[in-house]
Amino acid sequence: MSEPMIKTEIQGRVGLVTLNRAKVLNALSNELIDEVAQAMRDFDANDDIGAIVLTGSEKAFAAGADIAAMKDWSYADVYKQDYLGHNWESLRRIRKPVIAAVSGFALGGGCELAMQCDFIIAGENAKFGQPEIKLGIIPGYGGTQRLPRAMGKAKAMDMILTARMIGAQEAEQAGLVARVVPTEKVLEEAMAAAAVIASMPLPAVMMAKESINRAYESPLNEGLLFERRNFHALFSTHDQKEGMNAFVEKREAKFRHE
Ligand code: CO8
Repeated sequence: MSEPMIKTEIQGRVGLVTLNRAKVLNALSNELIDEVAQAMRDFDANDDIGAIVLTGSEKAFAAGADIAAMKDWSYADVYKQDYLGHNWESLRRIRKPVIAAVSGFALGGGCELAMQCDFIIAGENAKFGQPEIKLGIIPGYGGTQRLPRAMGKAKAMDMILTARMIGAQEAEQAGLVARVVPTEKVLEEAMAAAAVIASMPLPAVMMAKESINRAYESPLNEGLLFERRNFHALFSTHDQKEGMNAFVEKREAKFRHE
């Protein structure tokens, strides 16, 4: 059997997925994404896990799709296999929060994979870019859609049309990244943030994620209604009763994540 391309680990209520193809800067092959998707689905289905972290190596979160693997593909090849559909697309359906802990290069599909996560914590050495144009292609895993939503049209056009890479500070100022921390601290910071999230009432966490994502997919009216219905629904959960009673009784809440 071939070496696994990822490593997984559980720390407390946090599931960690580490991309493990350091020799090729975590180039994203179909096989690697199959493994990531399977690991994420397992964590998503595990009641003892409340949040997930996805990370790479210090030199590269991921340097993009595997250029060597795809260089000779034809239109029929990519169309028939629905390249970037299937398991790539299935990462969107992970319902628990996923934090990308990004050090080094996050290029092409690597930048898109980071954006597919719920938020990005970046090390100071992180470099984000969509260099596909130099290969005669365009971003195909959400880059042309998520980058303008994250940082506005001007910056997205600049990055995608010129292939210019941006550093962690610029990415944070532009709104692509939630936090920038010293490179050696990026995983620690992401795990700590995930642990905080995982300690929160899980139904509220999941409905918050679902509602925020709805903001991208619906007009304001629909989004507000969706949020309000989720808000109403949370009054049926144990953790809402516990959280509010604990506050009133001035004690620590004991959440059951239900
Ligand atoms: N695919 C395959 N192999 C790669 C990739 C990649 N994307 N990136 C790096 N490698 C390999 C190199 O070939 C090299 O292998 P070897 O040691 O066998 O020669 C090894 O990783 C180390 O790379 P470098 O020697 O080039 O390392 P440097 O530090 O000199 O340079 C760079 C680092 C700048 C990151 C450079 O490797 C680079 O430019 N990589 C390609 C970046 C790129 O163009 N990415 C976009 C790919 S296209 C894409 O992502 C399509 C998006 C569509 C959606 C995809 C969903 C995932």
